[in-house]
Amino acid sequence: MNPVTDHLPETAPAAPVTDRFLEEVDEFSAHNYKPLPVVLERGEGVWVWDVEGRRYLDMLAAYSAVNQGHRHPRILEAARAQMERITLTSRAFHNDRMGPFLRKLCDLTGFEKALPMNTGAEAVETAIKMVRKWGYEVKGVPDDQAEIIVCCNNFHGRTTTIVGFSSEEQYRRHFGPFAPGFRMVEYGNARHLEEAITPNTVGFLVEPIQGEGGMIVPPDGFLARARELCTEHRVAFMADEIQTGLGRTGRLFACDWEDVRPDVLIVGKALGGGVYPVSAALADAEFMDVFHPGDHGSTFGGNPLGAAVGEAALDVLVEERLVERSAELGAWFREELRKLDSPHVEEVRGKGLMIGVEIRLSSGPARPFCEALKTRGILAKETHEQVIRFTPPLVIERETLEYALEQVAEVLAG
Ligand code: IF1
Repeated sequence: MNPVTDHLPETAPAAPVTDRFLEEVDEFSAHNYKPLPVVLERGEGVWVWDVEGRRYLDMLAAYSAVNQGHRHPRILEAARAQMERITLTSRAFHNDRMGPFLRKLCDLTGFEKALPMNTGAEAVETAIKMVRKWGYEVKGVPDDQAEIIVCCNNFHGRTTTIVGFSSEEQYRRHFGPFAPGFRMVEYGNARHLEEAITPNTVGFLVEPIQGEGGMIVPPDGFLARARELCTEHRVAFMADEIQTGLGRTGRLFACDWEDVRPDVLIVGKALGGGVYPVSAALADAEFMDVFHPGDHGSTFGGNPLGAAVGEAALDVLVEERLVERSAELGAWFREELRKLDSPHVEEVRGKGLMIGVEIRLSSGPARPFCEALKTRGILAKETHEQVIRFTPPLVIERETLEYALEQVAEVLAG
């Protein structure tokens, strides 16, 4: 007996085109994901269409990489115009788009400098290398003794260095051996953090809200206390805002909720406007100037196409007031979800339009609820076993969110 799916038709509606695509990826792709059985072929704003012509509301937004909505016209136009000029130079030469993009990014975030990369993990690795080198050359930590403190239940990417400090067994198993120099503390526990700091600590790497970890919001004041401790002990506060940043939580950055200015700001996902991978690590000169020519880089980092897209992504974020929309619509949606008072829901949590609905263990895992939502035209994804993530594009209209709420209410009904 499954209260969520029992009322669904015995067999899923015929999907011949979908099945052909699923068979193809089953044959040719590594099986490193378990996607919902839907094959998307078109996206527009908050809507996506599958190969059967069915329309869905995208309530995941590619894990918060599509804050501006699918194929935003201004971002597409910026990409098209740049494609008519030049798309990739490598950093062996300059290009005329990287400088203006980094200026805009630094002006918006209030940091002196930025190092452009492509994926979030690359920006996290960049931050780790920067802070370690700063530790040796500026703070005076003995060579190869640098320590970075991370949090239990963290998610910062999938490279072997990063999964080496993950607490998730599946992300680590049989991928070792791992890089040393990381200590783990309980997320949200400032006393634990203080106890973990040693003279060799160079950085504290933290997500202001843990996304993959289950949409975990730390206790009020944790980020501010961590900031104080980092200042007191000359430890770089490294904020991974790859998922929480750029309006997702109802402020420009989630650190803004506690007026915390990190020493290193790590951004990605929506910086690429849902069109192109663009990420960056930002810091003031004290940290960034440890990099000298040849120390670090990447083939695509700072490329003119990504820079043009990144500029447009930031323009849309600011000019369409996506931060304010996230705050306002998110507060309303979270409250409405709570008011459903569903017998299946343990907790509704999050900030802005970064929302997690934790399903009670007695109601089984979150996945069947996501599958039921899919039959009602809503695409959402579970994280781990028990939490449904709701992270729609920040361009979503109120009436569209009301439509989503109706479907969610049906699926979460008793
Ligand atoms: C997957 C998770 C989300 C991130 C934070 C760095 C990165 C991510 C806070 C790395 C990336 C993605 C990766 C993707 C699924 C998705 C995800 F479930 F994995 F954890 F969003 F919660 N910091 N998150 O969330 O950025 O290198 O991917 O560009 O790996 O399954 P990336």
